Amino acid sequence: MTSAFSKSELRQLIQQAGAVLTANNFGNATKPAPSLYPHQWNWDSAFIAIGLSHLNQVQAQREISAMFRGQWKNGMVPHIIFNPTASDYFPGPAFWASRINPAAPDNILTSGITQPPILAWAALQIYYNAGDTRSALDFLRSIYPRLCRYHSFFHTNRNPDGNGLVYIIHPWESGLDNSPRWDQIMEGIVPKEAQSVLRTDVNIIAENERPTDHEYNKYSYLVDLFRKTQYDQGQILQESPFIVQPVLFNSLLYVDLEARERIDTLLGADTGVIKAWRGQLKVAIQTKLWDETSGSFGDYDLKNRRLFLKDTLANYAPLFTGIPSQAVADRLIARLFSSEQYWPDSGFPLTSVSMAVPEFDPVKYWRGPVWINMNWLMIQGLQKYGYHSQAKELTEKTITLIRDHGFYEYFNPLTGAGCGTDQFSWTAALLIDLIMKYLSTGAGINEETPGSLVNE
Ligand code: 2M8
Repeated sequence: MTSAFSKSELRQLIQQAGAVLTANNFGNATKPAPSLYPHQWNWDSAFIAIGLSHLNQVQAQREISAMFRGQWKNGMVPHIIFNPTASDYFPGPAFWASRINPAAPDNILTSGITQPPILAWAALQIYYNAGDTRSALDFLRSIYPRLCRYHSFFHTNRNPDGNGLVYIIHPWESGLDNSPRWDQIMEGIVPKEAQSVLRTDVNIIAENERPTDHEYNKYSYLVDLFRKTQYDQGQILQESPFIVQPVLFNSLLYVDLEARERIDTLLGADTGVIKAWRGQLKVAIQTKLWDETSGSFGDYDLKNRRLFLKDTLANYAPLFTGIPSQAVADRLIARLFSSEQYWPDSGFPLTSVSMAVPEFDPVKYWRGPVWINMNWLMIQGLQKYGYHSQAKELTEKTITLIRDHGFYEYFNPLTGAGCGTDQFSWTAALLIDLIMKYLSTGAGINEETPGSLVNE
């Protein structure tokens, strides 16, 4: 196969991406962006560690260990660990006041919710990419007790039907904050009191690329409700209007449990419990999150007992779990390649919301722009189902998008223009991973091994 890029171009891109990660590093962790996101975020750190694992194994291991330092005593890994030297972010530690729950960690300030679970998956990638396998095994051993509590948190606290499917309590837990997936539920939320929302994001980013004040008001209302319960998981389940079992979150949990099983085996631990849970989760995704009539996956709203099928890229997440049959995957993949849905005729795939959905907006955050983590996940899904040339095409388009438009947080799919913050860490980290995989699958330059590209 031929490559669309020259050797020096790829080397330069990896160097630039590495420089973004170095600039955003603050000790043992990496912030998602220089000023918009000045703390440590949960799934960002997982993506960052995967990218770092190709450049600096020790730093990659530190990133994951730093995230686990914020773990609550009930096993929850928070969505944000606050950097005590940074203050310009709303909502900050005072708004969360998560210490009112005794399970919060003692010397570290964190938010009171979690994020998509991919820390085991990231830790396993570090092991696979490690130059020093022995130290990678030591690393896995060092985080193992925390990894077990991390998974137990979901199983014990977020699995009310006992079918392995877990729920989230806030759009921020989904990672897809203002996605139209949540519109209907969020519209039903009517805050009784005005919220004290002091947004800092719109001082940095154009308003039309961020969530609205109306949305922030509801995000804050939910946090207010959590605070009033002192972050009691049982009470939140009873009282909160937003209790959803999302297909992206559960698909990521599935691959995280798969990684955990592998880690169990590597460390000589028993895999029985995780295997059983993963088996249950597979059935639940196939049945409860699947709609045969429309041929799509969706999110289950536990409060109103209904399946939401809004056509956004997250509905295609089961592709990277390998759970759907080949026939189902073929149907889903055809839509990803449709110029009316996810692959614009000119411009850049994949849109994060189908262009056929009325809410599609090419610049508004999680309501349409291209996100590199989503492309990265879908590339792996395409490969899983034998769509190798399509995976290569999407990889090349994604590399080109970043090369030509910069390390942005998200991109306008119709023009390629960067949106949100520049110097965004997971864009840089996953670009490194994409290039390394692109080369090692033979889709890149034949005479060049991935290792030599990094070390030269
Ligand atoms: C975005 O979310 C945060 C709140 O958690 C925000 O808008 O302030 C999302 O894109 C989320 O997925 C991401 O983890 C976070 C940091 O990059 O930013």
